[in-house]
Amino acid sequence: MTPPRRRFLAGGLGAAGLAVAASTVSRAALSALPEPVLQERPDTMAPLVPPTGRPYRPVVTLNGWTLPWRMRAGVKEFHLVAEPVLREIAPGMTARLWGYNGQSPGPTIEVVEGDRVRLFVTNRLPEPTTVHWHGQRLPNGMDGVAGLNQPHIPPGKTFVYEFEARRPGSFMYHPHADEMVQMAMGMMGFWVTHPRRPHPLIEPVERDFCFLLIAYDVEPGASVPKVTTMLDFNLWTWNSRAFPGIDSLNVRLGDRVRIRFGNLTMTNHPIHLHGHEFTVTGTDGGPTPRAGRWPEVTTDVAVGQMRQIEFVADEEGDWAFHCHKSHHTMNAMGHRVSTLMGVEQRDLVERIGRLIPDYMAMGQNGMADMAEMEMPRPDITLPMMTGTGPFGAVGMGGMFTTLKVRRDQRPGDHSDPGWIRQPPGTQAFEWTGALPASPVSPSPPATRPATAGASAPSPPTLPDAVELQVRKPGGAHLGHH
Ligand SMILES: [Cu+2]
Repeated sequence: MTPPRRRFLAGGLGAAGLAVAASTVSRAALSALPEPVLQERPDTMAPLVPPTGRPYRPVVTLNGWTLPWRMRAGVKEFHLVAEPVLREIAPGMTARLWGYNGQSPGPTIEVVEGDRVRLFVTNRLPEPTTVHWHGQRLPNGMDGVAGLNQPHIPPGKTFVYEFEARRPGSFMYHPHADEMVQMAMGMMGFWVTHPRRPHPLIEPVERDFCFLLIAYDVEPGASVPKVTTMLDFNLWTWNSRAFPGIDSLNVRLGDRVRIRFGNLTMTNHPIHLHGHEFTVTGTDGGPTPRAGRWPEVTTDVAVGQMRQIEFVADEEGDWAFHCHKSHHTMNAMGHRVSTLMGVEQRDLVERIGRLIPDYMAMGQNGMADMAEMEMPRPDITLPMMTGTGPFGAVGMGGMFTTLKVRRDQRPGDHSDPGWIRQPPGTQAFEWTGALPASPVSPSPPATRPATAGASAPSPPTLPDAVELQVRKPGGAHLGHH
């Protein structure tokens, strides 16, 4: 794990180095902005153990990092730089997004209840922005709604926000200026306020993970999200990563685990964990009273909500952890693909092949074959369903990863232990004995699956009108009826 790179802003603003001993820095330099810290890689970085201020057990930001601060006269000073960034969504696809300090989402900000926090926000975007500190108790003028609470931050300018982190919990930050565009481009970040002292509703945990749910609409072959999309997003990410780009959550058997997530997409996400029950112990409204906690294996997080789930990881294995909307565990899914289950396509493929040499039929027997067989696709688009496990294609994408529970994962070790070895006799296996004679369902009458544009109810083989959407490398679309 490499430390984030420090970057100097032009014009001498970076003169006060975060790591420079105070005795060597002049008064003038000390009054300058904290040097912005930049992250260039999309990996899950080691948790930032607090070097100054009140102690706490830091969170692990999934495929992300925590922003270092400068302590100055008892105030924690952070420097966020809003700017265009390159973000690898998964190996093979890098998107041109907007974010903070080199990545989208921006870095996690971790403070302690009661901390005085000063946040410098430099705007290096081509348009004005602000930052809203979602869920915080703060003075009205620090709430970040452009036009309502403050003037816009023009391009090239730096604004200062300052408030006390009054209550512990999971929060987030995002622009409140042209937010449909700026959030569609990936501008957001996580915020954790740790309790100052033992809290009756906040348990100590061995593992504490956080991430944001973020959706993009990136046309296959393109790298910039469409910013006018309202609902039809096609890339479903956790911290701007899509499976198999999302790291696993690696824990030790018996660890108490907390996972915090916030939803800044435009739809709800039922988040599902295999192999364990959890309770929702908190939201962006604060810790949940004990009387309001019950066991679940799925919890829905609506738009603009946050959830904290907790459980004891007491079952060894590689457990799926994902959004339960099945199209949210797929990548770059076209919206107008017809349902072709049961439709004989051989003749169709041959005829279309004369027109479009690369055409491949899909969906005749379900779409699982998409996980192994890849259509020619633009270089920077992700396959729809992908990922390989120890037993073959996982056939997932988007909001999917694994919780890896291991007896021998060392405390504090967040590295990926690889795939579990199933103990003998504990895995599903093929039945090779005799099968009892069983009645076979009578064949249903030949019906045609609902197909956009198909109307005539006749021939059993080739539908007369099938809508196709064929995407060719280079982004050309060929529509056919
Ligand atoms: Cu979802």
